[in-house]
Amino acid sequence: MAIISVEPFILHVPVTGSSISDSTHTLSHWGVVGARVHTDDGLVGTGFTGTHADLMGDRLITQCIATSYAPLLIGEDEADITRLWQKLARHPPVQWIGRAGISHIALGALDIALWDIKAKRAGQPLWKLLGGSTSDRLMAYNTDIGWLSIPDDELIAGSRRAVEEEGFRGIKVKVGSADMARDLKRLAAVRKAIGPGLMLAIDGNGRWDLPTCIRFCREADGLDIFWFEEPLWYDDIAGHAALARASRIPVALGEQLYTAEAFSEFIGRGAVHYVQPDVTRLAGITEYIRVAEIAHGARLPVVAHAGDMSQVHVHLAHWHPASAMLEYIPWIKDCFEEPIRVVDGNFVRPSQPGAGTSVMPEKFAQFSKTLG
Ligand code: 0YR
Ligand code: MG
Repeated sequence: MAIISVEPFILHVPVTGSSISDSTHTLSHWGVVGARVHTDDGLVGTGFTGTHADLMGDRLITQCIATSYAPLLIGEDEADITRLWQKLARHPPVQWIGRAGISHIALGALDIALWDIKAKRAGQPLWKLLGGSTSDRLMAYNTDIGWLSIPDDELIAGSRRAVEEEGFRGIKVKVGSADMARDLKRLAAVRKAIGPGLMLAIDGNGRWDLPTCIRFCREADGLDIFWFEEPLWYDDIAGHAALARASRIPVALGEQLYTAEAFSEFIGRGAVHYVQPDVTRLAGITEYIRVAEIAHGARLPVVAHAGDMSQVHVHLAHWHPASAMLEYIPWIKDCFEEPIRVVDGNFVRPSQPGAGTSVMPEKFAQFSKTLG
């Protein structure tokens, strides 16, 4: 069959509350930016990336899809995903200006759309098409209770609610404040509220430097921190390797890495313990699989970052044997025909054919932005 059209879209979906912050970003909406790919026999695949809903930036992505990539896809057999990935990724004028960044993200959205079509044509959810599920349970951990912008009393109440009422066995709390003592105080209060044993991870979103992180980890000893995510600047391999040696808290990272090669470097140099690829920043499922295999080869756990708010990753994580658990952020789930769902702290395995990316028509109408 053949691809007959590529239809870009931009959706801006509100976050929980009016806005959230981590150490680096403040946002009111999550951007769902990508394309629907149509075949000549009437199938439609949807793929998207996740953004902080900056319309100008989102339009750069849809421009890249519409003007650089769509002409390369029209008339092609949509089943040839590896060949098409290579064709787009190695298209000389695009490769020249961006083996990372906007063009790489745009490629990811299209790759996901092609996998969505493949799974729909097979009549199977993606995890089944890829080779079946390797785990009975996929633990969800909740990030949405732990933003830096949440006041202390709400943070403590929300953490307690997540574990006591909603069944989560893991939560993640943001750190990276200008005042390190504030973060330590909040973490101690959360640990006290949820009790010992439950998974409590932290995420610095690349804000602090190495000495600050070393000092912080020393002070946080005794709180049983499960991992320290993005403690340092995203590309700093030597710094993360040094922290991994200096601290007893495992290092997690990967949400800002664009390529399989970058993951290889971090893994090879002992700079990461929990590997966190994201299909929406990597160039899609095709490249995610490479990363998961590299991590698996090093016997490291994979915990995908929810740039897709886990709609696609729930399939990949149920399938790939290196998957340890998965991030839960509920902002966009209600846009989809089959939203991610957590029961007793575990993600429910999807059952609908496809990659979990089909957006309901009324949500398109509700959240669409003009492409400009
Ligand atoms: C908000 N998850 C993250 C959000 C989140 C970011 O800036 O995009 O905190 O992606 O780090 O682990
Ligand atoms: Mg993170």
